[in-house]
Amino acid sequence: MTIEQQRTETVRIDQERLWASLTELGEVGAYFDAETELMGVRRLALSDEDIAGRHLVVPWFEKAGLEVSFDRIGNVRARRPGLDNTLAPVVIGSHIDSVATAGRFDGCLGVLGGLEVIRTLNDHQVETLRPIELAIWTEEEGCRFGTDMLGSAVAAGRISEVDARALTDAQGISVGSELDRHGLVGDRPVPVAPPAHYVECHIEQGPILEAGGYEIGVVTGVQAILWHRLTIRGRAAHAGTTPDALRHSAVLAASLVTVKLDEMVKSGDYGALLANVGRFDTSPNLVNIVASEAIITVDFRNPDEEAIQRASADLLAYCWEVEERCGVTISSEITAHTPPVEFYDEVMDEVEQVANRFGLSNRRIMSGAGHDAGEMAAICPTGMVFVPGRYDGISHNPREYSTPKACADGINVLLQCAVTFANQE
Ligand code: HGY
Ligand code: MN
Ligand code: MN
Repeated sequence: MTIEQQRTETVRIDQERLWASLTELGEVGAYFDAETELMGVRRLALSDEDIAGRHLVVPWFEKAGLEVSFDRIGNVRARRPGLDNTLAPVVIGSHIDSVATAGRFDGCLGVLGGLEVIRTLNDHQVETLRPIELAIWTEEEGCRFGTDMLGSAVAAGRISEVDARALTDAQGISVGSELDRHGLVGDRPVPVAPPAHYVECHIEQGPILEAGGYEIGVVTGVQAILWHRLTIRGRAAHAGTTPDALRHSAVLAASLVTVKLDEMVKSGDYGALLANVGRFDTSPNLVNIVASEAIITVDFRNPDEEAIQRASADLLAYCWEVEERCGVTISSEITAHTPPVEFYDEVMDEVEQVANRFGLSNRRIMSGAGHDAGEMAAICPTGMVFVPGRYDGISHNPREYSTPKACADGINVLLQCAVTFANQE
């Protein structure tokens, strides 16, 4: 190890400063959540709340001396120059858009943890060969515009800028019009030039690390994700006078599909399949009218690509049976599909070695959730650092929690990984 690297080895982030940043960002888009009776966070992508979050964080980037720029899909990139700025940067980042019932950590730990890395390197006058860049990716959650990791997928070239701009939310508002409204269409082209490495720190959002007492998760990859949006059309009719045989209930059809998904998961025929019906909109949604329309979303997850595709095909086959039985029509659109992702050995090994050097218990773990790192893995050596959650790692719920020390442990590991890769020729 060079003297510089030995010096950096002893550098640790400022845990209180990181926690204060997480707390302050957690106030943006805060709402009182009736289910948990806690303050939750709601910063749907490209909403005014999401932009307010950016208006808080981007000045923090600038105050840390970073050169901030935006790409065509509104992804934020903030650059800390290196000794040789002709070299590709190491990028660390995540997202600050949230689901509608979020906590303070999902995505924000990776973005504000990256900022804490920069602040700490500045405090200790650590220079790196390569530039280090922070990234805030647009619409990671996918729950407003219907496909997840949108900004990083456009950055990595999986989704075109044109297709991304055309996506619309449930009110028919498009990504493009929101980007234009907020002035977020930047000069940097997409797809982006491949970074040298990409590393992301994120809460696990599940129970495994907490149950095993592990302090760090060395993430091996991301399971497959496949989303359907089903539009079911029946016929509105009087609930009192219409005989059962003459009914065409969209709600009955949607409910049969929902039960079928539960049977598919529990059957064991599709390996470790998970299925969720998150959106269940019906119309006219009134007590004495047989429903004429239902729109439901199906979120499949599976570590096995063949099994998730088979589940998707079997869902569609079952929809045809339901059409027959209920006298409805069902149309399906696949709105998201990412096969399983494997992270890079060199990044996993670095995360593991740093955790071991720091005496942090750790294990390898596949991610159940999708992440921007899953997109970046297509264009550069990529990996993730997980930190454990509490309360069975609950997430997408205001109960989401991790401790100040757990967050600091993860970001200390992130810092060392970023410096190691930024000092590679
Ligand atoms: O859907 C996911 O796994 C992520 O939270 N966007
Ligand atoms: Mn996330
Ligand atoms: Mn999420």
